Amino acid sequence: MSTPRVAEVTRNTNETQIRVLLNLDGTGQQKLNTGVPFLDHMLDQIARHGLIDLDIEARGDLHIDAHHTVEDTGITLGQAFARALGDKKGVRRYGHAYVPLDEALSRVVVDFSGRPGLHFNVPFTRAMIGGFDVDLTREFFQGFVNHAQVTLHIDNLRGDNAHHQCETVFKAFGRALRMAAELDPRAAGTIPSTKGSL
Ligand SMILES: [Mn+2]
Repeated sequence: MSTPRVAEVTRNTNETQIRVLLNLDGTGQQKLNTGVPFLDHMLDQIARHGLIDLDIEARGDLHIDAHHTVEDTGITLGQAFARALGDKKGVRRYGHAYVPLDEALSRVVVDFSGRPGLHFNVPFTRAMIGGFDVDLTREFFQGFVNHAQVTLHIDNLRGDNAHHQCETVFKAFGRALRMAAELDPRAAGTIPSTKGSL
């Protein structure tokens, strides 16, 4: 790999100011400060299990609620991801993972298709995880998908504890991204599509 697969994106609106620094070929180092502790905990899973270095700083209108901050962090992460991935030459393109955490089990499948598509099936067993509204989980992934331009299938297959349900989703997401973004030595720098572009 000659070109480092890194990106830095700054996104400012009246609701949020977010900066994402990302290294796709990292070791899972992270510096996370979104002001939403549970989101930091979930982003940490992406870094650790995706072996993606993540440095994310967000300031949002948390006096309203965490909605804009969580959604816009997903958007900015998606933009950074797309930029770091570049023309997708030599990547595996598809990635999937099953991740359990005690009684919870989730499956995430990703395709760097160039088209946004989210299929999200997570029957959370409660509405809040501490102070975190579980509805924001889908908002995060919708933001990511729209801007990373990927197809993403997320299924929580079982689980009783909502913290476990959510954490297995983020861990599997990290694992799936890692697999799909990995460079396939046999692909020899070609684009994994019969169209010739993704
Ligand atoms: Mn946890």
